[in-house]
Amino acid sequence: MALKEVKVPDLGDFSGVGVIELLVQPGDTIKAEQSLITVESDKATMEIPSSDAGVVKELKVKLGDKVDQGSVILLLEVEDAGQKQAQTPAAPAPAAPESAAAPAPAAAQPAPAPAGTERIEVRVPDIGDFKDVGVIELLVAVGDTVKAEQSLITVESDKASMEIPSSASGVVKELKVGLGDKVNVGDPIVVLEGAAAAAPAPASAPAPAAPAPAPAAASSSSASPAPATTATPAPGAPAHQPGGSPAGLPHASPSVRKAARELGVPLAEVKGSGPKGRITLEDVQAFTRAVMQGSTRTAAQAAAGVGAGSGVGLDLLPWPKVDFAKFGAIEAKPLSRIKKISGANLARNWVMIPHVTNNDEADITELEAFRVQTNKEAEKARSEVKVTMLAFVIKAVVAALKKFPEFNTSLDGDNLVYKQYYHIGFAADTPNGLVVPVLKDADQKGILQISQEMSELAAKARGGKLGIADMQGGCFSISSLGGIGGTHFTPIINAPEVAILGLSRSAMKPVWDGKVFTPRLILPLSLSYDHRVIDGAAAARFNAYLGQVLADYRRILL
Ligand code: CAO
Repeated sequence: MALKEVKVPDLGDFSGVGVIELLVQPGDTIKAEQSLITVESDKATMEIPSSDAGVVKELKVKLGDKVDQGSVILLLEVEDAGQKQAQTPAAPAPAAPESAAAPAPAAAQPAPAPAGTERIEVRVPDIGDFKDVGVIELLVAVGDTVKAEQSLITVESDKASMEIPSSASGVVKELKVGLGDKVNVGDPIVVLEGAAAAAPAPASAPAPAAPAPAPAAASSSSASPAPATTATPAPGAPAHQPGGSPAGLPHASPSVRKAARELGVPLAEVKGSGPKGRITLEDVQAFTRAVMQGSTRTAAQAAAGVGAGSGVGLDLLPWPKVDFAKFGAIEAKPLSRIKKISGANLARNWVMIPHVTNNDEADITELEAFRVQTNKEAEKARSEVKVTMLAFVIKAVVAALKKFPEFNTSLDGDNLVYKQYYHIGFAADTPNGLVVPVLKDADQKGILQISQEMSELAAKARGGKLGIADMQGGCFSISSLGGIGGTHFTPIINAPEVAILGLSRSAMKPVWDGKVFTPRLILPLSLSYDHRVIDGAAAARFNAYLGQVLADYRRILL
């Protein structure tokens, strides 16, 4: 019996990789090749196997440590110490010969292409001693523009997963592999169409693969790829993410990925409880249990508004990828924070709520005359409050909500919640995007107070000063484009509300009074409603009543 140091073997071009899992502990009896620890770089995770069989005496690393080739992992009590060299690093896979580090010739095979461009076949570079590794993720799609060093596919052996980067930049014309394919060095991955001027670079080494991959291209300076840390797609790089997973692959070891695939668990939706949010096998199992029990839904189920386990998904085509620069000059600008948030909300509301829009018109001739008169009087009295049509509509909407209470509700599971307060949201256009401040207790306020508060809220919105409380608690929203133009439009319901009113620009129109056509000021009303809660007839009645109130405001008193 003798003590032997088991060390980190050759990791290829990687150094300072973090220990994220300890797979054995003192006292464990282990076999040669059994995994001892899992380490992770920003591109790959790998399990480091033992060079010998024996009993673990002492662990020399702990979670979070950074290790390099030669770092001692543990002390092992081995049986046949005399016949083995205590200092031999664990190296289950023989290092590939130096020459294997240059798969360049195979990586670039120009094929016929339009003038000014070149077809480049990108192949699997030297991935060490591994054969027939399975393709588990396709990270690009036909039409994507990829940069040199951008990851194309993820492959997995039983010990490691690794991303294979592109040796050249260009547009993906053809995918030569599919999920589940087995690949080897030299196999074609994609055909790219790139600019003729840019000669394809030699194939890059993948992020570290197995415990002892050959240091593919690592020591050859000219052929050396950027290290994995710089191979991450730049922000905005058009990396295709199947399933809409967030940027970056979920952190999980190969064995956990395998288990997730077998269970059909979308790893990107699993919350990791391990170090740095790493997903463990327990996390995957807990996720499966929760879906089976109906206490959680996958994103596909949620987007379809269906219960867990129903099997109904949207199954949409991927978003079209277009290289706009091919057709003319372009400039890409990031979306504002408000646009990103409101966009996600609008998309959810549009997809989950069955919208129907009822269009109607209100004769506001008398009301407009009254509004103009009110503003003239206010001006004379040096009041700063300006009354717009929207204030009158807010008050008229409150009357309609009182008459048709199902419009002042929200769906909450199988319950319909009726609200006994009247907080009205109004869409405000700001330089950074759309926001919806909420005017509280509109039923208890007069037109002047509503006008005053609305202009204060709109000013706050434009100055980016609205607080969360200013935008919460709404019962019903109004989107007024009247100051701008248009005839009718379809406003999107502001969930969890069940209806929204769109106002377009009022215009003088000839109206038949039974004897003659008379010029009347007509305001277009567009009422979108959630058809799960509101019937078409109820919507038509609501809109017609609103029109009657706006045509003769005294009806509010009835
Ligand atoms: N028909 C004709 N003119 C109208 C009108 C209508 N329906 N509604 C308002 N106007 C007039 C006003 O009387 C005012 O005219 P004057 O300057 O001559 O007095 C002018 O249009 C501008 O009104 P306003 O916009 O200042 O005031 P408002 O109360 O009508 O609206 C607010 C306030 C905050 C809702 C509005 O400024 C705004 O941001 N609207 C855009 C909302 C939006 O983007 N909706 C789309 C959501 S979906 O993408």
